[in-house]
Amino acid sequence: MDVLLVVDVQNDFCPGGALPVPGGDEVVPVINGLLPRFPLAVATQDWHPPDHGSFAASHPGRKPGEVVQLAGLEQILWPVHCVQDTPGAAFHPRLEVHRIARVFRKGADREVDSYSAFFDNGRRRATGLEEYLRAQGATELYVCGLATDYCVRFTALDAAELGFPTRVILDACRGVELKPGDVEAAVETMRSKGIQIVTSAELCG
Ligand code: VGL
Ligand code: ZN
Repeated sequence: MDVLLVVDVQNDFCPGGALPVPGGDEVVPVINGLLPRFPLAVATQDWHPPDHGSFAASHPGRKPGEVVQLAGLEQILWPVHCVQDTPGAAFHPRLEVHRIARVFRKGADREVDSYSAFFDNGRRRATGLEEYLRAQGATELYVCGLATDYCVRFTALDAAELGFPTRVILDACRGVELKPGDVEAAVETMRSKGIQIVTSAELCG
């Protein structure tokens, strides 16, 4: 069974949000067009406590974009974003959430970030997504959402590593592109791990 994984289509990742992804809101109509084509759709929400360790504000004297050690891992510092139960953490208002069967939240542990929908960055804890997908009979996974070079990339790489044939719907994704070329590099990394890069037109045509 094909499953659509909608990654972090939240207000803070859209223009006007705390960590805006250029054109982030443009994925919403594309994803809304995809949702009815899938027998099952699952979404993730980045869901941080107010003092999360990925926030520059949690490290006195540090600024967004700088790198620190968190849980023994290199951590890029971000502006405060997707704080639990705030409007910034809510799904984009035009995302057709009634078509989404289940939501998995990640990044709630202040000590470690969680880009992947499956595991935290230290791979210490699973989110339960894999178990859920296997119980539902998921076979192929189609990943879309925000951001191509962070949560989409890590989610797709884990999905492929877990043995799911994985496709990324590129025009239903947008990247942060902290450095020019980050999205292209993410696409190449995903391709090199056997992830297929597809477009919504190929699926909806
Ligand atoms: C994300 C940076 C920080 C993402 C989440 O959803 O790609 N990026 N937290
Ligand atoms: Zn985050």
